Amino acid sequence: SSPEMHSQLSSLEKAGILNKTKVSENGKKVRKNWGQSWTVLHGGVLTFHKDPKSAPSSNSNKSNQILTEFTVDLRGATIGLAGKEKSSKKNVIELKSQNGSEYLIQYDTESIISDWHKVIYDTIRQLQEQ
Ligand code: I3S
Repeated sequence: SSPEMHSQLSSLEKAGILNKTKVSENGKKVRKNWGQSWTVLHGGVLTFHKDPKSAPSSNSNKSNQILTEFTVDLRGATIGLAGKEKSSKKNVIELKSQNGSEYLIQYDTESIISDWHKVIYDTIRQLQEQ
């Protein structure tokens, strides 16, 4: 990949709080477990961090650490708005990775979801050109 492609991808960065759940793994449906995540897009990879509130409180040393919950390689991924059959929540995006994992991403504020949709979509397209 050319240096121009690299610089275009490195401009596709974003971070913020989203609600998310995994819905399938390796093509197999898994039970939803909605939770808030500090979410970071960097280098064509989307990382969902664990909600610190869900960390074991007994482990006070580690409870302030930001731990990864899932990473999604956006190369070969697809994104779309989720239909009503996927969730009763509003503003839901579905994201499918090339390796057969599927996630729902949601936030009540529509502009937040449309900004994430755009940057993830642009990243997927950028990765296809490399
Ligand atoms: O697609 P589902 O199974 O209706 O998803 C709901 C469930 O995951 C539910 O938890 P239980 O597995 O304990 O029933 C969650 O509380 C709901 O939030 C899920 O549906 P939504 O429509 O919120 O994605």
